[in-house]
Parts: sequence; C-alpha cells; structure tokens
Amino acid sequence: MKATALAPANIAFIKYWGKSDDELRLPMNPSISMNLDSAYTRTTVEFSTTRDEDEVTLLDGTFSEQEVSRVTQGLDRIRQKAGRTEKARVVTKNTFPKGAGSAASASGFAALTIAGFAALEFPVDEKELTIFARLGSGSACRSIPDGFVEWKEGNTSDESYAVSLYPSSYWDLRDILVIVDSRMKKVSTTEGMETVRTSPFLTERLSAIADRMIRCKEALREKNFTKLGEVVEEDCLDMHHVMQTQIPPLRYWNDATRRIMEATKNWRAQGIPVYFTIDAGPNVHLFCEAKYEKEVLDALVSIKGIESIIVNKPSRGAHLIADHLF
Ligand code: 2P0
Repeated sequence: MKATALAPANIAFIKYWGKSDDELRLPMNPSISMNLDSAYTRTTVEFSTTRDEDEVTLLDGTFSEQEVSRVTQGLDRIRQKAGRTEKARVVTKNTFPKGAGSAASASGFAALTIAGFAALEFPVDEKELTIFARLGSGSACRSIPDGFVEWKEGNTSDESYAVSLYPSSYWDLRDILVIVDSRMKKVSTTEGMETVRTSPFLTERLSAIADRMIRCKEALREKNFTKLGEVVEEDCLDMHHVMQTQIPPLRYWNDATRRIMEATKNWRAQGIPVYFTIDAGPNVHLFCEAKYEKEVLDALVSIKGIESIIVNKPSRGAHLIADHLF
C-alpha cells in the first residue's frame, strides 16, 4: 500500500485567478499552462492498517497546520472514492521554494493524487485524477496531463478538468524561473482569490479571456512564439492589475521583479525574443525558444537581486516512480 509520484509544477500562459465555487475550486475562467521539468514535487504515500492518524511531512521545510489539514482532506477524498479507511504516512519533497509563487501546491496535490490512488491500487482515469487534484488546489489539475495543458472551467465538478493540448516534445520552449525571493508569501493564493470580486477590473479581464484562449491556442498550433509571448504577457499584466486593485490590494512584485520586467522589453528591442510571466509572487518566469536560452541567461547576469535560476523544459505530467522517499 505504498506508492511514489513525481509531479511537475506548471506555469500558466493564461492564468487562473478567481473561483466561481470556493468549495469545489471551480475557476471563473479556463486556463492554459506548460509543465516544468526542473520544478517538481516527489511524494510517497503509504497507507497502513496499524496507523491511527495521517502523518504528513515535508522534507526541506515545514507545513503549517492549515496545509497539513488540506493534505488530510485530500487523503479523505481518495479514501472515500476507493471505499477505504486506512490512515496514511505522506512524505513530500520539492525541488524549488514552496509558497514563493512557483506553484508548489499544484505539483504537490498532483503528486498526492497520483500516489494516493496508486498506493490503494484503485484505478482512476486521467480526467478523474485531474478533478481530484483540482479539489486539493485548482492549478494542480494542470500538472497531471502531458506537456501543454488546458483546464476547462466547467459549471460542475465533473466538467472542470484538464487535458493535454500537446505533448511535452511538441515545442522546445524554455521557462527560466528567476527566483528573486524564496520566502513564503504572506497571503496564500486561496485567500487572495477570496476577495477577487472587489476589483472593478475583474469583469473586464473575464470578458477578455475567451479571445486570449483562442490566441494562445492559435500561437501553440502555429508555433508562433511572438504571438504566444504577447498574449501571455498581456494576461499576466491583466491578472496582476486585478490583484493590485482588489481590497485589500495584493502587490507581489519587488524591485528585482520590476527590473527584470523592464529588462525583458529592452532585450526584445535588442533582438532576443523573450517574454515574462509572473504568478502570485515576486519571482519571474522568462520564456523563450531553446535556441535563445544562453542569451537570456547571459543577459540575466547584469540584473541585481537574483537568488537563483531554474531552467525548465516542457515536462510530461505527473507519474509514478520507483524510488520512495521512505
Ligand atoms: C495560475 N495561480 O493559473 C495562477 C496564476 C496563481 C497566479 O493557479 O486556491 O494555488 O489552491 O485553487 O491553484 C494559484 O492558485 O489556488 C494559481 P487554489 P492555486 O497558475
């Protein structure tokens, strides 16, 4: 009754920000993302008949009580579906800083879902796995299918699931994750989204999403990098506009974030096709085609305030692996 899964973090091209149903984590809008091969979570789950309660451990860090209870609730949903009652030991490890806006909850719940069902040897198809991952953390559903992924918003839990648009081998892009602050953010994404309706710009963003989804899918289909970059930056800035105009306002950027955003524009003017996107934190994802990776990394050397850099290629989705964490 033991299994281990590896799940990638994902970076959204069209972002998820705002829920139409908080409990079911139904998003207000569909989203599109790419799985990241160097930013991932490994999780081992072992159920045992002799265990009295669930035990949840994060290696290289700590979970808050709230986070532990979110994991336990995820285990409860898995147990309920599989018709089982055994308690579990869960050990998990990230390759990147948790809570710094680089989607640790996405890879975490994707890994927990895959490992949990596998440990109970309970077969669940990919669509349903994405639904269970979504119930733990919305964006986690996008870490399950391969490569480039769409999360359909849906009006019911069954309709809100993720599918692969293209496999990871489809387009050799790079996501260069520039960490400028690896500390936990003060406001979690779940809390941040609870006040999304206080922004007067929410409605405007939502009405622009259908067109952006079309442009993003066209850019992927045509492998048109400029078209992709433009729509991704547009939606990133729009989401942060909504965040910054919520009450209370969510301001995630720091000086280094702004320096990189400004530099990206200059690098493009100098002939390096590179665009940025930023999640709910100060860290910046720079993306480019593989052939420009070195130029972007060289350009970053002149930027002050960078803690570390993680270069990601498109990744396959969450899957089982043989090496357990305990
Ligand atoms: C995204 N983010 O699409 C957007 C961009 C953050 C900014 O999905 O409350 O941690 O657990 O469903 O999944 C982060 O949201 O939120 C997120 P919950 P989650 O990647």
